[in-house]
Amino acid sequence: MPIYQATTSAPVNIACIKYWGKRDTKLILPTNSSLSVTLDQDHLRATTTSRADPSFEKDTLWLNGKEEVIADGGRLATCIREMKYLRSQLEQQKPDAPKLSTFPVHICSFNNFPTAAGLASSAAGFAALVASLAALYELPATPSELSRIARQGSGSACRSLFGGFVAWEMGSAPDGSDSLAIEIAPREHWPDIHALICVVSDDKKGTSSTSGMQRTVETSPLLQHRIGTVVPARMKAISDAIRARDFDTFASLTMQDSNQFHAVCLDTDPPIFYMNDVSRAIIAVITEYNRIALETTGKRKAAYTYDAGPNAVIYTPKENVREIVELIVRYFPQAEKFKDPFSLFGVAGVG
Ligand code: 2P0
Repeated sequence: MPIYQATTSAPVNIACIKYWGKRDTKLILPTNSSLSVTLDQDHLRATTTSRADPSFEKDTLWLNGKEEVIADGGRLATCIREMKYLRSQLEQQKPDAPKLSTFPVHICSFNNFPTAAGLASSAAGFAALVASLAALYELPATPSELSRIARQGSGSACRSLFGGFVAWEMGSAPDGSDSLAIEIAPREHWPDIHALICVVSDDKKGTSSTSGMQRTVETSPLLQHRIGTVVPARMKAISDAIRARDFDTFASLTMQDSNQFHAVCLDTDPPIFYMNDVSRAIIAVITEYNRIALETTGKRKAAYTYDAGPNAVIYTPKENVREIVELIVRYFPQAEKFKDPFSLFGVAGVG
């Protein structure tokens, strides 16, 4: 009996224009488009192995060695069902292909970074899950087609199927068929841009993104202004800035959007706080750093952004990485040694 097994990995992505709010919670259709940078280093990835075998009793998944419940109609079950459906279509076209769509699967996934610490673990996890099933089933699907399925696992996962600069277009079809990720530019288009991750805390966050964003949709008047007016203009402006490799504009829009995302969290009833005092102190350091740069060169040198947690991600051109690492270590002497500050990422404990 042949062994049917595939292993793939997917990286974390960090949004510059944030996804926050669903118009359809079952299909995971967002209230606004979003845009992210996929981080391309080895130490921030989910790696997933999938195996199909007729002797398995049922579909089973282990996350970091612990079995997860695959609830009927839940996100995991939906992704597995959709992938099996694509495989069954392929089997209809190729009658000789083994009937893998009828076999139960065992799926084993590992994250090499803290789960649920605002480092988009679900994004990498569902992207790796979908990619590994696509490899197991030898599907001819494009990353955009797979993104439609990964999106139903976790919205932001759809963006981790591409490297580089990625937009998730919200789409308008009620069935979600046009709510997909697309590549804005590959990583090689702008290799100079680096991301520095400052781990302020690796505790599990207090309010999950899924419940937090729906509370925002239900209660925040500011969200309506954000999704109707602000984000559509920013999506276009930041895509243009990326294409033109215009770091100053990219930085300005990224920081504004992080700030507005946290503003709509504060505008939620009851309010949601993801940043803490250390997060805000890092904002102050980067703001001052940019003030001096603007005075001397007229352009910003760094951009902070924060997701649903207190950890900072700082985007900057490579030439500034050393200076920023020194600055962070000076202001936060408790910072652990940076793991690899001069490659794409430094990861520092500054909490
Ligand atoms: C983002 N975040 O665009 C935004 C910014 C957090 C802040 O996507 O309910 O874990 O699984 O679709 O994808 C977090 O939301 O939520 C997120 P679900 P998800 O990266």
